[in-house]
Amino acid sequence: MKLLYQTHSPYARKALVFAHEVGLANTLEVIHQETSPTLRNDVVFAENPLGKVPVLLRPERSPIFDSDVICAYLDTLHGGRRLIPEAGEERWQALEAQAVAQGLCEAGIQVRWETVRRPEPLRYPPLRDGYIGKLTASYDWLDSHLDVASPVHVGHVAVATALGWLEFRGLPDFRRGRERLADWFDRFEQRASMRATPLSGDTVDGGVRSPGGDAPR
Ligand SMILES: N[C@@H](CCC(=O)N[C@@H](CS)C(=O)NCC(=O)O)C(=O)O
Repeated sequence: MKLLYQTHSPYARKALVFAHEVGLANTLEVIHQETSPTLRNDVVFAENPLGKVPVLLRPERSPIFDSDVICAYLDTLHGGRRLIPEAGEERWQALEAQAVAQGLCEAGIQVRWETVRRPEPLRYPPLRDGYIGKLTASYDWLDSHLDVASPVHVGHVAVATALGWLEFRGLPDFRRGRERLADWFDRFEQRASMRATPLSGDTVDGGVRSPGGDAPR
């Protein structure tokens, strides 16, 4: 299988970390793709009408996206303990943590649009502040709600890859005053799956170029 990936995407990393955790990473050929809503990538659009990574390409079968669905699919391909619990409160806890992680990434991306990605005259500070409010409220929620002692599940993978990316991009800090969350994250980051998938690279946007040079990166 091929994974359309991006070395600086938290969602793509989530799918790849999940693959490592369930022992399937060696079945994937990882192919880097740059994506941005302002710079169309036809290779990605050919497989996903949303033009986003990650996308999992399967031989003789239709592509699978997004990261939630890729993880759910990979979870059906291995013989070990399911990382998406099949029933009970564990299931809802794992899926809810995953949902918060998805929201963290979305909010972080929006903050970046309103701070570095959008040309300065088009930025809207109240929107930036609203998304920062979602980040900090979600950090607080995770600090008190994340089931840090239970066996690794998809929610852990999603939260760790989201927090890793937020830190990588210098977005609002999640550590100060949230020791439980920070300690858990520091431990999770030591896992082989996380160490095998470091983030790197800049976002490549298109759109209007400033007279002085490139579009914001
Ligand atoms: N819900 C999707 C989000 C994927 C996503 O937003 N990927 C970003 C990279 S971090 C992307 O490809 N963005 C391009 C765009 O928004 O056009 C998932 O979980 O996979």
